[in-house]
Amino acid sequence: MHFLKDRGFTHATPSDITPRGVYEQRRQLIKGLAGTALAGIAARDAIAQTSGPGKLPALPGAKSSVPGAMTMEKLTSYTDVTSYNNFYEYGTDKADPGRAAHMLKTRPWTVAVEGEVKKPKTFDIDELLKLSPMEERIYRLRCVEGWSMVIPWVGYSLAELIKRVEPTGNAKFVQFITLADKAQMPGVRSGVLDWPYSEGLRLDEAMHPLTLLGFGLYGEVMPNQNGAPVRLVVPWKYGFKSAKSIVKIRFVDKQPPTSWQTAAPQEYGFYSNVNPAVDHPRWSQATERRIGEAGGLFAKRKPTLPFNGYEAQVAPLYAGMDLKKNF
Ligand SMILES: Nc1nc2c(c(=O)[nH]1)N[C@H]1C(S)=C(S)[C@@H](COP(=O)(O)O)O[C@H]1N2
Ligand SMILES: [Mo]
Repeated sequence: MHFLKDRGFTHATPSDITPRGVYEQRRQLIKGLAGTALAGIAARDAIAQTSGPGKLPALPGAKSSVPGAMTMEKLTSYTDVTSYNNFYEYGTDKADPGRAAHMLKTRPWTVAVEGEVKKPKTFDIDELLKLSPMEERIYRLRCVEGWSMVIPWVGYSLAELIKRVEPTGNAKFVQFITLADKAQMPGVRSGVLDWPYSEGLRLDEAMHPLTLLGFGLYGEVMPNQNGAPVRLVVPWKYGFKSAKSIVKIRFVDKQPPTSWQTAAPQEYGFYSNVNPAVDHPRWSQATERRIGEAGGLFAKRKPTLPFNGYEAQVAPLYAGMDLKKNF
């Protein structure tokens, strides 16, 4: 997705490679633990960890009871989750958001909920934080570029917010519009995408209990580079559907335009369900590279699962649809 408008061929860049020191350390640790009882304990402790690394204010969440919300896979390290990002408002390099997103001011912050709803309302972020109990959900995030992470998010189902604003019978889709402020976001001066970043879901997708309104990760408030103070996490769709730093949620009667579809409609469809059987026009989607795994770029790729492994939960939403046409 780098410099998409130049139609350049996407390939691994140096920023895709785990910094050598980090990689060596990790390799030694894994080698040292492999096959021992400690390896299992280390993995279990990583999953049980709800207290964050202590960099940001705590935002604990109770373990989610939503089916599919708690994968037992090894978590991606906090360092990787916060230093390997796509947030084009801060630049197109994976390291750019981690370096520059300190410029983002997350207070005051409001989210306007409007359009086809009986109770439109502009929520203050601190009101949104208290709207529903916080849950921890461990989701895989799979980027359309072919890498993936496993992240312990904190938030609640977007459905909780949707119920409170009471969509009208005309509400068929939900549009998510994110902040585009040149003063805080240097990338917005570039023409790499049409700003503001905009995404959309069908109403039933938005109402699905797995669709998360995310306020944090690793038991702490959302790091800026991951989309503070509030973002979407839609685990069965490619990462770009999970809009960061949302300022507006609009209920509409027609399928809304989205930033990536507008930029390259032949490459990025509206649905964007993770689908190993539908290749991106420029690369295969059959496998993925788990960020942070020993071996870096040369680690064995994992097969990508239909709907990113959430098929049991979400496939019924698409019954009767041709997902090769509606990619
Ligand atoms: N506002 C905004 N949201 C965005 C993006 C972006 O560039 N701007 N990138 C998307 C893409 S392509 C991915 S893969 C995920 C990455 O989320 P992460 O950095 O928290 O892993 O955010 C998505 N949300
Ligand atoms: Mo992505």
